[in-house]
Amino acid sequence: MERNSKIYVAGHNGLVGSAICRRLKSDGYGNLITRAHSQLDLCNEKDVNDFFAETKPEYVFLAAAVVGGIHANDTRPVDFLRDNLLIQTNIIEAAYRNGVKKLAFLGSTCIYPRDCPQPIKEEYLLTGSLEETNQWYAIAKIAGIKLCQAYRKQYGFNAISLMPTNLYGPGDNFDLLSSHVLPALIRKFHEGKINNTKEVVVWGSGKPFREFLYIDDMAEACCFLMQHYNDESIVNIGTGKDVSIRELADLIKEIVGFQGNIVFDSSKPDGTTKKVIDVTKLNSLGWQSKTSLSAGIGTTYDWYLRNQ
Ligand code: GFB
Repeated sequence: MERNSKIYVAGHNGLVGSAICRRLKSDGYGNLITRAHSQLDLCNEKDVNDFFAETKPEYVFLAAAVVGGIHANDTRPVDFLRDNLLIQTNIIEAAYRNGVKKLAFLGSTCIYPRDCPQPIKEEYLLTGSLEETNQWYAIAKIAGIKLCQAYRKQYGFNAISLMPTNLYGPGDNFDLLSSHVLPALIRKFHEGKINNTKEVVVWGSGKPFREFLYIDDMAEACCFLMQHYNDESIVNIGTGKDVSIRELADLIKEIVGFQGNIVFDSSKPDGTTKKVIDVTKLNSLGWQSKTSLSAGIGTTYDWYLRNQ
């Protein structure tokens, strides 16, 4: 990827896409191509191919997807399965057909079996049953991995597949129903603080463990792998460290400055018990995450205060 390469970032308004654009711009890549959802329906095969034929990008970051937390995944299976299959299939086909040099497909660590050994290695993919709450998204992303591998096998198309852990940071979704846990708790504790409420409700038991990667670290890893990684096998992107939801809630409560109590609502699903990923492959390629969870939460809270 050269400084003047034409780079299409699909999903540039989302958490990952916006961070990748920030990173590319700060690294001097000025020739970025982006289209808002209102300008280009990625579920429409003809529109997507016409867009690629017109713009002829050389590199593609496929960060466009229907995403959300455990509640959104569990209650919108069609959106998470059908729309993600359409989006990725249209973009990968159009990229190949229109001479794109390299495409980075972004998946998620929810593709791994619910009960596989921890930390999760890339080779554990498809060795067991999926977590029910996000099986729809997981199947779509597994299909995307396989599609990238199929285009490489049949046509020699250089598509790589990157599997990030739970992501958070500036530009996150803070809607209390569709968001992931970390932004949801920032908002809940903040609103509890300004309204001086007695308690904040945290979903589930607080016992599950999750790993969290700060979004600007994720964007740096994506650009690093676009430059240096050219293999068909998937690569985990994460910190390799996890915390329980209870520990996360205590940390966010302290950073936000909420004085009340935490209450756990066991009527809400816990999802998978633990999904910390093995980052040996990523580290051996030469990349390591930098931002600590407390520093990342602090920066995210600052962003929330300025933008919500
Ligand atoms: O982040 P989250 O929604 O998704 O939930 P997953 C993580 C854990 O946080 C679950 C608990 O155990 C939730 O019960 N939790 C506690 C909360 N309070 C809250 C809250 O207020 N909001 C939310 N959302 N959770 C996602 C997948 O699974 O992992 C995505 O659904 C994606 O598709 C992502 O793959 C990486 O971590 O369980």
